[in-house]
Amino acid sequence: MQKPPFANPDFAFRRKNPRGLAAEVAYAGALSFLRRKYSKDLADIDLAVIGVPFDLATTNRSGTRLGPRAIRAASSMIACWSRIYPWDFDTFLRIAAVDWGDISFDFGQPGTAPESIRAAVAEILATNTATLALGGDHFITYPILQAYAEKHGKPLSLIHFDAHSDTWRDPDGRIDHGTMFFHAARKGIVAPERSVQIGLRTYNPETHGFNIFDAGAVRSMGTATVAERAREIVGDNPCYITFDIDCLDPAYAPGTGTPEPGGLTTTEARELLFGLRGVHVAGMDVVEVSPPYDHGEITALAGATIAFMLASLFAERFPRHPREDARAAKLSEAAADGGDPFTESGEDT
Ligand SMILES: [Mn+2]
Repeated sequence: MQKPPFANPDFAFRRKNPRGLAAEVAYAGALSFLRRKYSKDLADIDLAVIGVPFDLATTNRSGTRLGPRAIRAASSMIACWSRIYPWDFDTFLRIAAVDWGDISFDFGQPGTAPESIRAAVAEILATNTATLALGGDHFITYPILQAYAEKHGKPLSLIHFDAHSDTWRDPDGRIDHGTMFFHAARKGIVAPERSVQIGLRTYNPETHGFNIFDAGAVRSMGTATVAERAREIVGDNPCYITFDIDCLDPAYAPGTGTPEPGGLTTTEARELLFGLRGVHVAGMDVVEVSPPYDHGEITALAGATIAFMLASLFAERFPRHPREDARAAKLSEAAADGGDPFTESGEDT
């Protein structure tokens, strides 16, 4: 007898293959990001999804410590798709990916959190696995970038989506989600002249040399042109993409700590991300999703979708996987027969 669809749940624990689809019902089962397996074993793993539930650096509303959990939950709705529109390949066939779980730190000693985050990411990068971090407030990007700059031995390009510049000057050692990129530029962790900030709409007289396409520029120039210019500026330098969800208009991402009206639509964000194909993505994050301020999981789903797109950008430079062709043939065969491609249930090994 044919097995019913979705007969083998809980791939977060049970899946064996770090590649491929694992379709289970969206509303139930053990959660992990896109149903990847929870694993600390990074042998032959290209990408580790990490949660960084830190929200002690916020200037206004907190709550992003619950972001990783909410993004994982929202991701279950899109986890049964092997590719994200409009990519033409199966992201998780190209790359082997796991959910590494959350970075732990002592909330009672917040001053030690940055070093805990840097050290955990450095340990992951040492296995030649890249990270896709789910925040947490935006400060987490700073210790992550430190680990990446050490790994690559040179300043990275930053592609920074945000309503805010996060380049305000402040003394060394402060833990503030509005100043990290001032320090990152000053300390040679990122190269501002080869970096871009997209979607800004708050005043800051100092650019520190970053190339800025503010929210108005995205609207007037169009997403294709902004993405093209960003690719030219970054060139072939390894880049880190950080997506502060407040880059989106509060209508599209209400669940965040420092919302700023007049932002990007989710559609514009998707077009921009797809338009960045070809940049050398070293690492990436989605930050500032604050579930207590969310409505109808709008923000968490936007975060999960953007994270899937970031993983797809990262996967671009990996070779085509032979099973991609087999899968395409199988799906079109099912379509031609009037069959249901979802009878391809369970783990796709
Ligand atoms: Mn921001």
